[in-house]
Amino acid sequence: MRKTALITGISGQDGAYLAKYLLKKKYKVIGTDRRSARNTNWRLRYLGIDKEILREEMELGEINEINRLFEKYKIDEVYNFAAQSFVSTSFNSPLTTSNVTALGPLRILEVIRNQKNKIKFYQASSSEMYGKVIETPQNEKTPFYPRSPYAVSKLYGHFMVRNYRESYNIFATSGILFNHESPLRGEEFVTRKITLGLSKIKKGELNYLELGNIYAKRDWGYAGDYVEAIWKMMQQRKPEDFVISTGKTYSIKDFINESVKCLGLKCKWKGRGMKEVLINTKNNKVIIKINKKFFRPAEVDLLQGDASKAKKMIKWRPKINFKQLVKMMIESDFYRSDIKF
Ligand code: G4F
Repeated sequence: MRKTALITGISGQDGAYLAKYLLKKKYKVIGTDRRSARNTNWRLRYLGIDKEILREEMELGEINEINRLFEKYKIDEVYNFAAQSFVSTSFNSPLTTSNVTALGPLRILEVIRNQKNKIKFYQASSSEMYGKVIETPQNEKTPFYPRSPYAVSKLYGHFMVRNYRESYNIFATSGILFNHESPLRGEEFVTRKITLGLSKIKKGELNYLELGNIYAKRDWGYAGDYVEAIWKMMQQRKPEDFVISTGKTYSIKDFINESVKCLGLKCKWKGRGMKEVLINTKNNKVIIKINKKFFRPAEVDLLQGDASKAKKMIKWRPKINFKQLVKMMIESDFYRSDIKF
């Protein structure tokens, strides 16, 4: 029997990669976006799957809209990626963030609770929930300490999933995914901002790039690898939560240095704090500056995940490492112009 999957946030990076993965497995894929979403097709087009997905509009703020879709289709698996997912924006829009990112999954869980047939539910939890980390590396048992309205909202969703699983015997699972990037990452996230910005600088289309805290460290993996883990979590006999990460951590500065190397630029760092700059030694021009505007009211300084449980139970391992990831993103941004935004 062909399974039907509903993916919320279909036009985002993870929605697109998972849709491709599920289509290969012969799923029927229904993909939803909020009504106001713009430029929603480029990632699906890039992956060559835009015509293979049944597209629907669905506001996660409206439970009636969720109900309508569950009445229209016989759904087997729900993957909830829809969220206000930019940490920085959540400080300016905490209420909107909470309504979608925290209450969104609860609304879907409520609809699933009232269905007769068994529907599996995946919630995109986040390593941001570890925030001001209590221990390193972080695993499924590490206590949480969220540092932004986004992270607090994700934590609410995370515990709701656990509560519905334990109270109503729903197959509901959360993937605590550490940062995962790709050529399809949004330009507002730091990795893509760097690979796109430095590529433009090398081509002479941009003079310099401005960034915030370049000393924060992240455990960066490849989104294409991570959607495989998500699917595997949903095929378990019993629903459980899993950390998905590479186990390695690098600073934003490391990411810049690796990008510069891939582009063949010769550069040197100079100065300290807000005055720190990256200089292109070929022409002595400053190509990276620090700007206060990109700092957050509260920062997450260090994330490093321990995915031993996923390795053991779902036999998942990341295939792409840090250097390969940076190379993939630089090659895409510098050499290819086929991604239309
Ligand atoms: O790329 P970022 O915006 O990602 P962040 O905040 O870690 O969140 C991402 O990963 C989470 C998983 O852990 C997801 F849940 C979440 O939805 C999102 O996908 O920022 C990474 C780091 C931060 O420490 C930030 O302060 O980069 C630092 N940074 C420095 N300059 C910057 C900039 N971030 C952005 N976006 N832009 C800058 O100019």
